[in-house]
Amino acid sequence: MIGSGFVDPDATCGDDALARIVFGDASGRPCIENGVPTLRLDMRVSARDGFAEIWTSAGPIRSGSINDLVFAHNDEFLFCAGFIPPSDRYTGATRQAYGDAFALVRELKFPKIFRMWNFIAHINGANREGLEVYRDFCRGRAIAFERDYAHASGMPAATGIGTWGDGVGFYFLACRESAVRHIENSRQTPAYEYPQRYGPKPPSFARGTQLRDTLFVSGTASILGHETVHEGDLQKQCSVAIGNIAHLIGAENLEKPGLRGGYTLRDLDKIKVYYRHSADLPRVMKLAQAAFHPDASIRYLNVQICRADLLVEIEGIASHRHRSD
Ligand code: 3EB
Repeated sequence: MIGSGFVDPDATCGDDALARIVFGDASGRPCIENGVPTLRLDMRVSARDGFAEIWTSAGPIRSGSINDLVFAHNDEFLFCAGFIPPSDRYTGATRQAYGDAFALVRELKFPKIFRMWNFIAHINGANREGLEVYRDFCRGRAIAFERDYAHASGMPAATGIGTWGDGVGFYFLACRESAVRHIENSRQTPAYEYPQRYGPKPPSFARGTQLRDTLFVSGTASILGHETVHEGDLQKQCSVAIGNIAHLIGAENLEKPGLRGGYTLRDLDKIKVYYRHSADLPRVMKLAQAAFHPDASIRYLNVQICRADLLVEIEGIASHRHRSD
């Protein structure tokens, strides 16, 4: 199986480490450090508040790099990270980087991507043509998915969010098995079906991806159907985002794709709460702590969010670990 945790940014990795993502105050291309693929993201968090997300899986691990991608895998799971240099147009480079990533998963025979993250600098800024950077990125990503990714596999759970660094840092996890299910939320339009008013090509991701007993929850915001709701109201946006997660992972929503049981908010862990305005932190913390299990790991990151009217976005991982209490 595969697991993750939030640790001290300079904690040493064990030999079961597949990857390390350092959420701190520096960014750059991913590299291999002591055999472990490492991606540094500038999230404007001080040394004291910074953390590293570590992915682990048992069994002999091999790491390497190709085409500006760094990767590590054992027999079951592949981690891969990449970087798109800063530019005033992202469509082509994103298509290329994602195309390279899809070629790698085919080559190494990990065809099922089950979770992706994208950290996009100046996400609400404009590119050379006046198109929003996020929309420019989405266009390249969508073309890569259309042309270079096995159609039947579907699009995985993802996060697309701001960063204070340069360019686009991205990372993803893939596996070999077919028991991967991408899940939509009946309260939200599938992102890949958003109308054109949100950009020339829609975002390419599923609301969640189930792998065995674990449900990876995509970045989730105050969006109902395809529309942002409660512009300017932090508390209501938090409540809709959290309500969207509760609905996504609940028994009723999972019944449609034929998954039984479901989860509650108390089953959510490894939570990241992204919030737009630094002054909102105390309120965001209070709202998140009230909603999630007291033992859940939660990290708060102050960055821009892909729609200018969104104040908060939340992701996490649901499993039955907390079921007994
Ligand atoms: C949304 O629901 C909010 O572009 O990969 C959430 C998760 C969002 C992933 C992505 C964007 C992405 O549209 C934004």
